[in-house]
Amino acid sequence: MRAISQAQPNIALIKYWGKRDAGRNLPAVGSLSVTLETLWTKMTVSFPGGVAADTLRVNGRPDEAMLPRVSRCLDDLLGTARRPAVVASECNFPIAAGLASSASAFAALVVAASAAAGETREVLDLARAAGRASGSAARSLYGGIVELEAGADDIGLTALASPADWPLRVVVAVTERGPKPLGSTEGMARSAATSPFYADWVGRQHDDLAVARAAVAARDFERLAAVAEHNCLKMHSVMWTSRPSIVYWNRTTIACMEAVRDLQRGGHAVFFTIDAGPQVKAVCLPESEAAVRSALAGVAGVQELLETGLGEGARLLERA
Ligand code: 2P0
Repeated sequence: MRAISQAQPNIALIKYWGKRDAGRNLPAVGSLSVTLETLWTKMTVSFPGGVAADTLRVNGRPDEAMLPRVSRCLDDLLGTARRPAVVASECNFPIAAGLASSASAFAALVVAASAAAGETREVLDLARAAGRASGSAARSLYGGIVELEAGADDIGLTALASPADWPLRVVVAVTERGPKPLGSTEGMARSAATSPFYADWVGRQHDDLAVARAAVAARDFERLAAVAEHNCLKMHSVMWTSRPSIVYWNRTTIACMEAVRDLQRGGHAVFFTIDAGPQVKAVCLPESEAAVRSALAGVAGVQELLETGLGEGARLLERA
């Protein structure tokens, strides 16, 4: 059987940075994210038989570097007695550049693989399997605004609002196209071991999540903006104060943050957030989108703008 799925990346407004259990890839903190709409990964999985080992193609090319992680995820989901898989992924946005391509990839992978294996699984079960492969991927199983709870035994997930409930817009300023210098897994381990602010970061996450959750429930954009920017800057402070320092920003990243601050002073409903990469994501209300687009397009060094609303969780497109 062959199955094709689609998943979109998500952008955290309250960030995941740090692991409680590296072996099971359990996060040290909860997080809250928006699932995007027009950026996607489409994943085709089959278990044809007569194949010696797993194969992976990404955008038409063999990808040996990513293959071991994909194989481990399939083993975890289906058991090591499974047949070798033929996996092909198509992605319409830059990979490994802080745009959460691993989130959409692993979310799509677990959906397609379980369907191709003839299984029907609960979405939480799939989300947990995706999360063991890449922590942020668990959130892409759900649409709209999503909260991930760190949980005592395992993660929990709640969809807080659907895309229709609160139609936020996201304008992504791509400031650099190459892959990031340091992967998140390694970065998190370094921060936990060396940043003097790490324990505080973990200890205060509960409060930021509570504020963000309440802001979403009240559709209070200003409150969400304030806590999201604060949480983002706190995470980057932990990164910057790790040893050696982890700096994902470039000068264009900072210029984009300043452009967002100017927009805020001009009365626009917008805030920035930045992940493990140099891209700036400006989250805004629809009425401010045109102003955000034009301000970020005018920042020297911005290579491309991607614009999207909020979208649905990972889903099966086809099974044959
Ligand atoms: C997030 N990031 O919440 C944060 C913000 C990066 C900065 O989730 O080690 O690639 O595979 O579990 O999922 C990136 O983390 O890390 C991430 P692993 P993942 O979106």
